Amino acid sequence: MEKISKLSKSVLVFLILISFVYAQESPDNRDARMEWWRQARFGMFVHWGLYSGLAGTWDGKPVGKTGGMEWIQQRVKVDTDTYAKQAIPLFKPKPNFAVEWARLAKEAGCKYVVFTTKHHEGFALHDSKVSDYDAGSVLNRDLVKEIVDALRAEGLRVGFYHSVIDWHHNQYEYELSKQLPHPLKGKPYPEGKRDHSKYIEYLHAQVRELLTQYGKIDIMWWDYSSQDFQGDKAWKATELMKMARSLQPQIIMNNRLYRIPEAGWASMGTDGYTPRLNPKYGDFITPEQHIPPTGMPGVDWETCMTMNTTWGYSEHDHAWKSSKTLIRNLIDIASKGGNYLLNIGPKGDGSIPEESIKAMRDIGAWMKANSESIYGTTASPYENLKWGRCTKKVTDKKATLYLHIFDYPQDGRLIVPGVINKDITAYLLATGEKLKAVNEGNNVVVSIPSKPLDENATVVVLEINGRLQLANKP
Ligand code: FHN
Repeated sequence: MEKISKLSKSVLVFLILISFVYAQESPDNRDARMEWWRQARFGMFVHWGLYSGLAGTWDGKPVGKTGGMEWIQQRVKVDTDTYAKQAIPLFKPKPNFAVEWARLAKEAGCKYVVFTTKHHEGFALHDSKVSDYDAGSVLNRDLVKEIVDALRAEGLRVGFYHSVIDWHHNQYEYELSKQLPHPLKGKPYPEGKRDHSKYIEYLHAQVRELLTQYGKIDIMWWDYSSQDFQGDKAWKATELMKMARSLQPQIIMNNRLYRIPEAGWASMGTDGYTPRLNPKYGDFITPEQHIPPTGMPGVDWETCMTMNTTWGYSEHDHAWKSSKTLIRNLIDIASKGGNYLLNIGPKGDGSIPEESIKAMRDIGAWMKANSESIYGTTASPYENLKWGRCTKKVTDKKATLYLHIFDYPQDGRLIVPGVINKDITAYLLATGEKLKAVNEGNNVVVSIPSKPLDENATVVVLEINGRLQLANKP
Protein backbone atom coordinates (compact mmCIF):
# COMPACT_ATOMS: atom_id res chain seq x y z
CA MET A 1 0.00 0.00 0.00
CA GLU A 2 1.41 3.31 -1.05
CA LYS A 3 2.83 5.09 2.02
CA ILE A 4 0.90 8.32 2.76
CA SER A 5 3.42 11.14 3.16
CA LYS A 6 3.67 12.81 6.56
CA LEU A 7 2.49 16.11 5.09
CA SER A 8 -0.66 14.73 3.44
CA LYS A 9 -1.48 12.87 6.69
CA SER A 10 -1.40 16.10 8.71
CA VAL A 11 -3.39 17.92 6.02
CA LEU A 12 -5.96 15.13 6.20
CA VAL A 13 -6.17 15.42 10.01
CA PHE A 14 -6.54 19.20 9.75
CA LEU A 15 -9.33 18.95 7.17
CA ILE A 16 -11.21 16.38 9.26
CA LEU A 17 -10.86 18.62 12.30
CA ILE A 18 -12.04 21.73 10.47
CA SER A 19 -14.96 19.94 8.85
CA PHE A 20 -15.93 18.54 12.25
CA VAL A 21 -15.86 21.96 13.88
CA TYR A 22 -17.72 23.68 11.07
CA ALA A 23 -20.18 20.90 10.31
CA GLN A 24 -23.78 22.09 10.62
CA GLU A 25 -24.79 21.46 14.23
CA SER A 26 -27.74 19.04 14.43
CA PRO A 27 -30.90 20.32 16.18
CA ASP A 28 -30.38 17.70 18.92
CA ASN A 29 -26.80 18.84 19.53
CA ARG A 30 -27.95 22.47 19.56
CA ASP A 31 -30.68 21.64 22.08
CA ALA A 32 -28.12 19.88 24.27
CA ARG A 33 -25.81 22.90 24.10
CA MET A 34 -28.66 25.30 24.94
CA GLU A 35 -30.18 23.15 27.70
CA TRP A 36 -28.48 24.73 30.74
CA TRP A 37 -29.27 28.23 29.43
CA ARG A 38 -32.94 27.41 28.86
CA GLN A 39 -33.20 25.90 32.35
CA ALA A 40 -31.41 28.87 33.94
CA ARG A 41 -34.02 31.55 33.10
CA PHE A 42 -32.19 34.25 35.17
CA GLY A 43 -28.81 35.96 34.80
CA MET A 44 -27.08 39.07 36.07
CA PHE A 45 -25.72 41.64 33.62
CA VAL A 46 -22.82 43.85 34.75
CA HIS A 47 -21.81 47.09 33.02
CA TRP A 48 -18.51 48.25 34.44
CA GLY A 49 -15.73 50.30 32.85
CA LEU A 50 -14.03 53.69 32.92
CA TYR A 51 -17.48 55.30 32.64
CA SER A 52 -18.34 53.84 36.07
CA GLY A 53 -15.90 56.14 37.84
CA LEU A 54 -17.29 59.19 36.02
CA ALA A 55 -20.75 58.20 37.37
CA GLY A 56 -22.65 60.41 34.96
CA THR A 57 -20.62 63.52 35.83
CA TRP A 58 -18.29 65.40 33.47
CA ASP A 59 -16.23 68.48 34.37
CA GLY A 60 -18.01 68.51 37.73
CA LYS A 61 -21.50 68.72 36.23
CA PRO A 62 -24.21 66.03 35.83
CA VAL A 63 -24.47 64.95 32.20
CA GLY A 64 -28.05 63.83 32.73
CA LYS A 65 -30.43 62.19 35.18
CA THR A 66 -31.57 59.40 32.87
CA GLY A 67 -30.23 57.29 30.03
CA GLY A 68 -27.12 55.20 29.60
CA MET A 69 -24.15 56.79 31.33
CA GLU A 70 -21.91 54.12 29.88
CA TRP A 71 -22.31 56.35 26.82
CA ILE A 72 -20.91 59.40 28.63
CA GLN A 73 -18.00 59.80 26.19
CA GLN A 74 -20.54 59.94 23.36
CA ARG A 75 -22.72 62.36 25.30
CA VAL A 76 -19.87 64.81 26.00
CA LYS A 77 -18.35 64.18 22.55
CA VAL A 78 -14.66 64.02 23.50
CA ASP A 79 -11.77 62.03 22.06
CA THR A 80 -10.22 59.17 24.01
CA ASP A 81 -7.22 61.11 25.34
CA THR A 82 -9.50 63.78 26.84
CA TYR A 83 -11.91 61.13 28.14
CA ALA A 84 -9.23 58.87 29.64
CA LYS A 85 -7.48 61.76 31.39
CA GLN A 86 -10.65 62.42 33.41
CA ALA A 87 -11.90 58.84 33.70
CA ILE A 88 -8.84 56.74 34.55
CA PRO A 89 -8.03 58.41 37.91
CA LEU A 90 -11.62 57.67 39.01
CA PHE A 91 -11.52 53.97 38.08
CA LYS A 92 -9.99 52.32 41.16
CA PRO A 93 -11.21 48.73 41.60
CA LYS A 94 -10.95 47.72 45.25
CA PRO A 95 -9.59 44.27 46.18
CA ASN A 96 -12.22 41.49 46.02
CA PHE A 97 -14.80 43.68 44.31
CA ALA A 98 -15.70 40.68 42.11
CA VAL A 99 -16.38 38.44 45.09
CA GLU A 100 -19.21 40.82 46.10
CA TRP A 101 -20.66 40.65 42.59
CA ALA A 102 -20.58 36.86 42.50
CA ARG A 103 -22.08 36.46 45.98
CA LEU A 104 -24.91 38.86 45.19
CA ALA A 105 -25.71 37.10 41.90
CA LYS A 106 -25.77 33.77 43.72
CA GLU A 107 -27.97 35.13 46.51
CA ALA A 108 -30.42 36.53 43.95
CA GLY A 109 -30.77 33.15 42.28
CA CYS A 110 -28.91 34.01 39.08
CA LYS A 111 -27.38 31.06 37.25
CA TYR A 112 -25.07 33.07 35.01
CA VAL A 113 -23.35 36.45 34.91
CA VAL A 114 -22.57 38.42 31.73
CA PHE A 115 -20.08 41.24 32.31
CA THR A 116 -18.51 43.84 30.04
CA THR A 117 -15.01 42.82 28.98
CA LYS A 118 -15.00 45.99 26.83
CA HIS A 119 -17.78 48.52 26.24
CA HIS A 120 -17.99 51.07 23.42
CA GLU A 121 -15.34 53.27 25.09
CA GLY A 122 -12.84 50.59 24.06
CA PHE A 123 -11.13 50.12 27.44
CA ALA A 124 -10.40 46.39 27.89
CA LEU A 125 -10.80 44.91 31.37
CA HIS A 126 -8.41 42.08 30.62
CA ASP A 127 -4.60 42.19 30.32
CA SER A 128 -4.43 42.51 26.55
CA LYS A 129 -1.26 41.99 24.53
CA VAL A 130 -2.67 43.97 21.60
CA SER A 131 -3.62 47.14 23.42
CA ASP A 132 -2.30 49.58 26.00
CA TYR A 133 -5.84 50.85 26.70
CA ASP A 134 -6.50 47.98 29.08
CA ALA A 135 -6.49 47.05 32.76
CA GLY A 136 -3.13 45.31 32.40
CA SER A 137 -1.37 48.42 31.08
CA VAL A 138 -3.21 50.99 33.19
CA LEU A 139 -3.76 49.15 36.50
CA ASN A 140 -1.35 46.21 36.24
CA ARG A 141 -4.35 43.95 36.92
CA ASP A 142 -6.32 41.43 34.92
CA LEU A 143 -9.85 42.36 36.02
CA VAL A 144 -11.43 39.76 33.73
CA LYS A 145 -9.49 37.03 35.55
CA GLU A 146 -10.53 38.40 38.94
CA ILE A 147 -14.18 38.39 37.88
CA VAL A 148 -14.10 34.96 36.21
CA ASP A 149 -12.43 33.40 39.27
CA ALA A 150 -15.03 34.93 41.60
CA LEU A 151 -17.94 33.73 39.45
CA ARG A 152 -16.59 30.21 39.26
CA ALA A 153 -16.06 30.13 43.04
CA GLU A 154 -19.85 30.61 43.35
CA GLY A 155 -20.66 28.01 40.68
CA LEU A 156 -21.94 30.65 38.24
CA ARG A 157 -21.69 30.35 34.47
CA VAL A 158 -19.46 32.98 32.80
CA GLY A 159 -20.59 35.32 30.03
CA PHE A 160 -18.53 37.95 28.23
CA TYR A 161 -20.27 41.04 26.92
CA HIS A 162 -17.95 42.41 24.20
CA SER A 163 -18.61 45.63 22.32
CA VAL A 164 -17.73 45.48 18.63
CA ILE A 165 -18.17 49.26 18.55
CA ASP A 166 -14.91 50.87 19.73
CA TRP A 167 -14.58 54.60 20.26
CA HIS A 168 -10.88 54.49 21.11
CA HIS A 169 -9.36 52.56 18.20
CA ASN A 170 -7.63 54.73 15.62
CA GLN A 171 -8.53 52.45 12.70
CA TYR A 172 -12.25 52.14 13.54
CA GLU A 173 -13.95 53.86 10.59
CA TYR A 174 -16.92 55.48 12.30
CA GLU A 175 -18.05 57.23 9.13
CA LEU A 176 -18.94 53.86 7.59
CA SER A 177 -22.16 53.90 9.60
CA LYS A 178 -24.74 56.63 9.97
CA GLN A 179 -26.59 54.64 12.64
CA LEU A 180 -23.84 53.60 15.08
CA PRO A 181 -22.71 56.14 17.69
CA HIS A 182 -19.22 57.63 17.90
CA PRO A 183 -18.07 60.72 19.90
CA LEU A 184 -16.13 62.06 16.88
CA LYS A 185 -18.85 61.46 14.28
CA GLY A 186 -19.05 64.27 11.78
CA LYS A 187 -15.44 65.25 12.44
CA PRO A 188 -12.64 64.11 10.08
CA TYR A 189 -10.47 61.23 11.24
CA PRO A 190 -7.78 62.84 13.43
CA GLU A 191 -5.11 60.76 11.67
CA GLY A 192 -6.38 61.73 8.21
CA LYS A 193 -7.54 58.29 7.16
CA ARG A 194 -8.36 54.90 8.69
CA ASP A 195 -8.40 51.26 7.62
CA HIS A 196 -11.31 49.44 9.25
CA SER A 197 -9.84 46.05 8.35
CA LYS A 198 -7.06 46.80 10.83
CA TYR A 199 -9.66 47.41 13.52
CA ILE A 200 -11.36 44.12 12.66
CA GLU A 201 -8.02 42.33 13.07
CA TYR A 202 -7.66 43.95 16.49
CA LEU A 203 -11.24 42.99 17.43
CA HIS A 204 -10.65 39.35 16.49
CA ALA A 205 -7.29 39.32 18.30
CA GLN A 206 -8.85 40.52 21.58
CA VAL A 207 -11.72 38.05 21.30
CA ARG A 208 -9.16 35.28 20.75
CA GLU A 209 -7.32 36.42 23.91
CA LEU A 210 -10.59 36.35 25.87
CA LEU A 211 -11.60 32.90 24.60
CA THR A 212 -8.22 31.26 25.14
CA GLN A 213 -6.94 32.70 28.44
CA TYR A 214 -9.82 32.29 30.90
CA GLY A 215 -10.95 28.68 30.70
CA LYS A 216 -14.43 27.62 29.61
CA ILE A 217 -16.59 30.58 28.63
CA ASP A 218 -20.33 29.90 28.51
CA ILE A 219 -21.76 32.96 26.77
CA MET A 220 -20.50 35.56 24.25
CA TRP A 221 -22.79 38.59 24.34
CA TRP A 222 -21.84 40.70 21.30
CA ASP A 223 -22.99 44.33 21.19
CA TYR A 224 -24.08 45.82 18.71
CA SER A 225 -24.70 46.29 14.99
CA SER A 226 -26.88 48.53 12.87
CA GLN A 227 -28.85 47.97 9.70
CA ASP A 228 -26.27 49.96 7.76
CA PHE A 229 -23.23 48.38 9.41
CA GLN A 230 -23.32 44.75 10.51
CA GLY A 231 -22.19 41.22 9.83
CA ASP A 232 -19.17 40.51 7.65
CA LYS A 233 -18.84 44.04 6.31
CA ALA A 234 -18.55 45.54 9.78
CA TRP A 235 -16.92 42.78 11.86
CA LYS A 236 -16.10 39.77 9.63
CA ALA A 237 -18.85 38.25 11.74
CA THR A 238 -18.93 34.81 10.11
CA GLU A 239 -15.23 34.33 10.79
CA LEU A 240 -15.55 35.79 14.30
CA MET A 241 -18.33 33.40 15.26
CA LYS A 242 -16.54 30.44 13.70
CA MET A 243 -13.42 31.32 15.67
CA ALA A 244 -15.45 31.59 18.88
CA ARG A 245 -17.06 28.22 18.26
CA SER A 246 -13.77 26.55 17.41
CA LEU A 247 -12.15 27.90 20.59
CA GLN A 248 -15.22 27.30 22.82
CA PRO A 249 -17.41 24.65 21.12
CA GLN A 250 -20.17 24.84 23.76
CA ILE A 251 -20.36 28.62 23.83
CA ILE A 252 -23.77 30.31 23.45
CA MET A 253 -23.83 33.55 21.45
CA ASN A 254 -26.42 36.26 20.96
CA ASN A 255 -27.63 37.80 17.68
CA ARG A 256 -25.97 41.23 17.83
CA LEU A 257 -23.22 40.84 15.24
CA TYR A 258 -26.11 41.26 12.80
CA ARG A 259 -29.16 43.50 12.33
CA ILE A 260 -31.26 41.65 9.74
CA PRO A 261 -34.66 39.92 10.02
CA GLU A 262 -33.06 36.44 9.77
CA ALA A 263 -31.13 37.36 12.92
CA GLY A 264 -34.26 38.41 14.79
CA TRP A 265 -34.18 42.15 14.05
CA ALA A 266 -37.01 44.21 12.54
CA SER A 267 -35.63 47.72 13.16
CA MET A 268 -33.01 49.75 15.00
CA GLY A 269 -35.26 49.86 18.07
CA THR A 270 -34.03 47.89 21.06
CA ASP A 271 -37.54 46.40 21.07
CA GLY A 272 -37.33 46.01 17.30
CA TYR A 273 -37.05 42.21 17.35
CA THR A 274 -38.79 39.68 15.14
CA PRO A 275 -39.44 36.10 16.35
CA ARG A 276 -37.09 34.34 13.96
CA LEU A 277 -33.43 33.35 14.17
CA ASN A 278 -31.23 31.43 11.77
CA PRO A 279 -28.69 29.69 14.06
CA LYS A 280 -25.84 30.91 11.87
CA TYR A 281 -26.51 34.42 13.21
CA GLY A 282 -26.62 33.48 16.87
CA ASP A 283 -28.36 31.35 19.48
CA PHE A 284 -30.81 33.79 21.03
CA ILE A 285 -32.48 37.11 20.26
CA THR A 286 -32.18 40.05 22.62
CA PRO A 287 -35.17 42.31 23.29
CA GLU A 288 -33.83 45.15 25.42
CA GLN A 289 -35.67 47.03 28.20
CA HIS A 290 -38.76 45.28 26.86
CA ILE A 291 -40.75 42.12 27.54
CA PRO A 292 -42.39 40.63 24.43
CA PRO A 293 -46.22 40.62 24.80
CA THR A 294 -46.34 36.89 24.08
CA GLY A 295 -43.90 34.01 23.98
CA MET A 296 -41.90 33.21 20.85
CA PRO A 297 -42.28 29.47 20.34
CA GLY A 298 -39.18 27.92 18.76
CA VAL A 299 -36.99 30.98 19.35
CA ASP A 300 -34.61 31.36 22.30
CA TRP A 301 -34.75 34.88 23.69
CA GLU A 302 -33.53 36.93 26.61
CA THR A 303 -34.76 40.33 27.78
CA CYS A 304 -31.95 42.48 29.18
CA MET A 305 -32.99 45.30 31.48
CA THR A 306 -31.64 47.97 33.79
CA MET A 307 -32.82 48.47 37.38
CA ASN A 308 -33.02 52.24 36.85
CA THR A 309 -32.47 53.85 33.40
CA THR A 310 -28.71 53.46 32.94
CA TRP A 311 -26.50 50.41 32.32
CA GLY A 312 -23.33 52.04 33.66
CA TYR A 313 -23.35 53.61 37.13
CA SER A 314 -24.74 57.14 37.49
CA GLU A 315 -24.88 59.05 40.76
CA HIS A 316 -27.78 61.09 39.33
CA ASP A 317 -30.17 58.30 38.29
CA HIS A 318 -32.63 57.48 41.07
CA ALA A 319 -35.41 56.06 38.90
CA TRP A 320 -35.16 52.60 40.48
CA LYS A 321 -37.74 49.96 39.61
CA SER A 322 -39.38 48.39 42.67
CA SER A 323 -38.37 44.90 43.73
CA LYS A 324 -41.96 43.81 43.10
CA THR A 325 -41.68 45.03 39.48
CA LEU A 326 -38.39 43.20 38.99
CA ILE A 327 -39.75 39.96 40.50
CA ARG A 328 -42.88 40.16 38.37
CA ASN A 329 -40.74 40.85 35.29
CA LEU A 330 -38.80 37.66 35.97
CA ILE A 331 -42.06 35.71 36.32
CA ASP A 332 -43.63 37.33 33.25
CA ILE A 333 -40.57 36.55 31.12
CA ALA A 334 -40.35 32.94 32.34
CA SER A 335 -44.11 32.54 31.65
CA LYS A 336 -43.33 33.45 28.03
CA GLY A 337 -40.37 31.07 27.77
CA GLY A 338 -37.61 33.67 27.94
CA ASN A 339 -34.60 34.53 30.10
CA TYR A 340 -34.15 37.66 32.21
CA LEU A 341 -30.73 39.35 32.19
CA LEU A 342 -30.98 41.97 34.94
CA ASN A 343 -28.26 44.63 35.06
CA ILE A 344 -26.19 46.12 37.85
CA GLY A 345 -23.85 49.05 37.29
CA PRO A 346 -21.05 48.98 39.89
CA LYS A 347 -19.22 52.20 40.85
CA GLY A 348 -15.65 53.06 39.88
CA ASP A 349 -14.25 51.04 42.80
CA GLY A 350 -16.39 48.03 41.90
CA SER A 351 -18.83 48.45 44.77
CA ILE A 352 -22.51 47.85 44.02
CA PRO A 353 -25.11 50.61 44.57
CA GLU A 354 -27.17 49.93 47.71
CA GLU A 355 -30.40 50.04 45.72
CA SER A 356 -29.16 47.23 43.47
CA ILE A 357 -28.04 45.15 46.43
CA LYS A 358 -31.48 45.49 48.05
CA ALA A 359 -33.30 44.62 44.82
CA MET A 360 -31.17 41.53 44.19
CA ARG A 361 -31.63 40.40 47.80
CA ASP A 362 -35.42 40.88 47.56
CA ILE A 363 -35.46 38.80 44.38
CA GLY A 364 -33.33 36.20 46.12
CA ALA A 365 -35.74 35.99 49.04
CA TRP A 366 -38.65 35.35 46.66
CA MET A 367 -36.57 32.85 44.65
CA LYS A 368 -35.55 31.02 47.84
CA ALA A 369 -39.19 30.00 48.33
CA ASN A 370 -40.34 29.86 44.70
CA SER A 371 -37.46 29.18 42.29
CA GLU A 372 -38.95 25.81 41.35
CA SER A 373 -41.58 27.82 39.45
CA ILE A 374 -38.86 29.53 37.38
CA TYR A 375 -35.88 27.22 36.80
CA GLY A 376 -36.42 24.57 34.16
CA THR A 377 -39.97 25.70 33.35
CA THR A 378 -41.47 26.30 29.94
CA ALA A 379 -43.95 28.86 28.69
CA SER A 380 -47.53 29.13 29.90
CA PRO A 381 -50.24 27.20 28.03
CA TYR A 382 -52.33 30.40 28.29
CA GLU A 383 -52.12 33.59 26.22
CA ASN A 384 -53.05 35.52 29.36
CA LEU A 385 -54.56 35.09 32.80
CA LYS A 386 -56.59 37.77 34.59
CA TRP A 387 -54.94 37.20 37.96
CA GLY A 388 -51.29 36.62 37.01
CA ARG A 389 -48.90 34.33 35.14
CA CYS A 390 -48.33 30.61 34.67
CA THR A 391 -45.21 28.54 34.04
CA LYS A 392 -45.19 24.82 33.55
CA LYS A 393 -43.21 21.56 33.74
CA VAL A 394 -44.47 18.64 31.70
CA THR A 395 -43.32 15.00 31.85
CA ASP A 396 -44.90 11.98 30.20
CA LYS A 397 -46.63 11.19 33.51
CA LYS A 398 -47.86 14.56 34.70
CA ALA A 399 -48.14 18.29 34.12
CA THR A 400 -47.30 20.82 36.81
CA LEU A 401 -48.70 24.33 36.48
CA TYR A 402 -47.12 27.08 38.61
CA LEU A 403 -49.77 29.74 39.13
CA HIS A 404 -48.20 33.10 40.05
CA ILE A 405 -50.87 35.31 41.58
CA PHE A 406 -50.35 39.04 41.02
CA ASP A 407 -53.96 40.26 41.50
CA TYR A 408 -55.19 38.26 44.47
CA PRO A 409 -58.85 37.14 44.10
CA GLN A 410 -60.78 38.64 47.03
CA ASP A 411 -63.30 35.76 47.05
CA GLY A 412 -60.58 33.17 47.75
CA ARG A 413 -61.33 31.36 44.47
CA LEU A 414 -58.49 31.00 41.97
CA ILE A 415 -60.00 30.03 38.63
CA VAL A 416 -57.69 28.00 36.39
CA PRO A 417 -59.40 28.15 32.99
CA GLY A 418 -59.95 25.20 30.69
CA VAL A 419 -58.37 22.43 32.78
CA ILE A 420 -60.64 19.41 32.36
CA ASN A 421 -58.39 16.86 34.05
CA LYS A 422 -59.96 15.34 37.17
CA ASP A 423 -56.89 13.82 38.83
CA ILE A 424 -55.48 17.03 40.31
CA THR A 425 -53.86 18.28 43.52
CA ALA A 426 -53.01 21.84 44.58
CA TYR A 427 -50.75 23.39 47.18
CA LEU A 428 -48.86 26.58 48.06
CA LEU A 429 -45.33 26.26 46.68
CA ALA A 430 -43.65 28.20 49.49
CA THR A 431 -45.17 26.23 52.38
CA GLY A 432 -46.50 23.01 50.84
CA GLU A 433 -49.91 23.77 52.41
CA LYS A 434 -52.51 21.65 50.60
CA LEU A 435 -55.37 23.53 48.91
CA LYS A 436 -58.81 22.35 47.84
CA ALA A 437 -59.12 22.07 44.04
CA VAL A 438 -62.38 21.17 42.33
CA ASN A 439 -63.62 20.93 38.74
CA GLU A 440 -66.31 23.47 37.93
CA GLY A 441 -67.44 22.96 34.32
CA ASN A 442 -64.34 23.37 32.14
CA ASN A 443 -62.38 25.07 34.89
CA VAL A 444 -60.53 24.10 38.02
CA VAL A 445 -61.18 26.30 41.06
CA VAL A 446 -58.57 26.36 43.82
CA SER A 447 -59.57 27.67 47.25
CA ILE A 448 -56.77 29.97 48.36
CA PRO A 449 -56.13 31.63 51.76
CA SER A 450 -57.84 34.99 52.30
CA LYS A 451 -54.50 36.84 52.32
CA PRO A 452 -51.60 36.52 49.83
CA LEU A 453 -48.61 34.64 51.22
CA ASP A 454 -46.28 36.94 49.26
CA GLU A 455 -47.35 40.38 47.94
CA ASN A 456 -44.82 40.07 45.12
CA ALA A 457 -46.41 36.91 43.82
CA THR A 458 -47.99 33.97 45.67
CA VAL A 459 -47.37 30.70 43.82
CA VAL A 460 -49.99 27.95 43.76
CA VAL A 461 -48.95 24.60 42.31
CA LEU A 462 -51.53 22.61 40.36
CA GLU A 463 -50.32 19.06 39.78
CA ILE A 464 -52.18 17.20 37.05
CA ASN A 465 -51.68 13.45 36.73
CA GLY A 466 -51.59 12.31 33.11
CA ARG A 467 -51.52 14.54 30.03
CA LEU A 468 -52.73 18.13 30.48
CA GLN A 469 -56.13 18.46 28.85
CA LEU A 470 -57.27 22.00 28.13
CA ALA A 471 -60.77 22.65 26.80
CA ASN A 472 -60.88 24.51 23.44
CA LYS A 473 -57.16 23.78 22.96
CA PRO A 474 -56.56 23.13 19.25
O1 FHN B 1 -25.21 50.79 23.52
C1 FHN B 1 -25.37 49.65 24.33
C2 FHN B 1 -25.76 50.05 25.72
O2 FHN B 1 -24.80 50.88 26.28
C3 FHN B 1 -25.91 48.78 26.57
O3 FHN B 1 -24.68 48.08 26.64
C4 FHN B 1 -26.98 47.89 25.94
C5 FHN B 1 -27.14 46.61 26.75
O4 FHN B 1 -27.83 45.68 25.99
N1 FHN B 1 -26.58 47.56 24.56
C6 FHN B 1 -26.38 48.69 23.70
C7 FHN B 1 -27.70 49.36 23.35
O5 FHN B 1 -28.53 48.40 22.74
